[in-house]
Amino acid sequence: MGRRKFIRQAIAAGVASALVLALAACAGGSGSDSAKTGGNAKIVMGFAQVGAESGWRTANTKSIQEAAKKAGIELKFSDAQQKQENQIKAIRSYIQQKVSVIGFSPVVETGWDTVLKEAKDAGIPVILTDRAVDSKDKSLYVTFLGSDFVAEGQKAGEWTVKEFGDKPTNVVELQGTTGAAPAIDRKAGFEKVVAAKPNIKIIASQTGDFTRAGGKQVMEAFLKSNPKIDLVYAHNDDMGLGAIEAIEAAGKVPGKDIKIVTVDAVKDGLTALAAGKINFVVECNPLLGTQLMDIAKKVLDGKTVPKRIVTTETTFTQEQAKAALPTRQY
Ligand code: GZL
Repeated sequence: MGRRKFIRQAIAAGVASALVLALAACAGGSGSDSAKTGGNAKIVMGFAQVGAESGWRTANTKSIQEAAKKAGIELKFSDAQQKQENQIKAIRSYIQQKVSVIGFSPVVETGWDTVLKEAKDAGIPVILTDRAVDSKDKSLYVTFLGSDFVAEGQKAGEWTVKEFGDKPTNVVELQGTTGAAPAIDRKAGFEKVVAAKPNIKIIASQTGDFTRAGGKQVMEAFLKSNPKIDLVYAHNDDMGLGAIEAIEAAGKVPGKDIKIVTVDAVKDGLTALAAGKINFVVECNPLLGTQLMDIAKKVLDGKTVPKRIVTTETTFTQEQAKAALPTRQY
């Protein structure tokens, strides 16, 4: 073969193989398959948030948004305004958009199997954060990252038993959102501990929906219908802060005439604790963003993660609140 002809054929062969490589790369880039590569492809996370009902939720949202940015993960974010149908709609839209991974905090425990099966059938992994679902089929989600709410209720109960001892004690309970895992479990944990003390009675219990306004409204009703209230057990700081407003409006001193124990330990809650208007706060850590992004990367890299990841958290007395406030992140 002549030299000129050989060079022409060699160039043609080189161009052809470059073309084949380029086409192969494009073919691998569509839909969630490309995003699944833990390698260079951009990870896209769809996150369906509960709402913006409390200081805790605001801190939780901020943590997720900041962590996504830091991790180089594209975040599609929705606020369901505490409505399950809005969360289901958001998850369906993430499935249609072929995101790489879905994260969400289920507003209530029940009613998720259908939409989670749709995500599974679409090959999109789901990571639960903050709250749990009651699905029997554990393959519908990769892991649940969040607090142990029963333990939180038990910590509030243990403080109550220590604080009131054998004194006749009337407790009113401001429950979180009806059907939500934290509301169900914080109630169960508290009751489990105080059941051992017949002198400590829960004389009224109603949902304030985790909001300040809800806590105030329910506490106003409790004050009208219960002449002797010794303790408010509020499932979150925001409802406890609402109860303080109602107690003061009734001419009583919160933290003294009526003691208060709450859960969350957001800045406003610790500020009220430091001022003596709340007596004890059990922490529920909202800063789940960094762990969530790490889990997403691991899952998309094909690594296994534990089915349940419990967040670490503590409790606060008045002195501990005063010490923590200057550097409190949320
Ligand atoms: C608990 C979280 C709860 C907080 C509330 O993990 O789901 O929801 O305790 C928030 O403040 O509204």
